Amino acid sequence: MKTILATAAVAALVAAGGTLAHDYQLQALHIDHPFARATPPGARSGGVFLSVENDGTRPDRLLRVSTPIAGTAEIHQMVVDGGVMRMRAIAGLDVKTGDRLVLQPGGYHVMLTDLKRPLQAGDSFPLTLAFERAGSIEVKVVVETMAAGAMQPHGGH
Ligand SMILES: [Cu+2]
Repeated sequence: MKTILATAAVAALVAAGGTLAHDYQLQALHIDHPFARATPPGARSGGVFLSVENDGTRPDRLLRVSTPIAGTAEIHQMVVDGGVMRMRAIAGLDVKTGDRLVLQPGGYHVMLTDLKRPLQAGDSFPLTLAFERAGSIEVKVVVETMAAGAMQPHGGH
């Protein structure tokens, strides 16, 4: 009886992990869960989100991002400008040692503009991340369904 219960629990964990396990190691950098939100019809831009953890002894810096599915890919920051949330391109993002850099909706993100096709839930596409010290890595970005309210502060363009 005990054995059967344990097996069922493990099976449930594996099933849940199957869709979540989606991460990459690049030297001391651990890149977790790169995802994008599905874009509404006609949209030409979209955001990509992920996190980078630096387990090493030296700081690193995310310098550039690129993908074949968009005309441009930039690192963006959200800023409050006269009480309005806007975003602007920044030259790079530090990944401090023992720290976790998080790109998430409403915060830092990778901005894709001139999308060559809409981003549809369930699709995936490659994104290359270039770091100052660790070098470059291509990750797979998974497109997730648009969450309620996800469309709000993307008006800066
Ligand atoms: Cu943006």
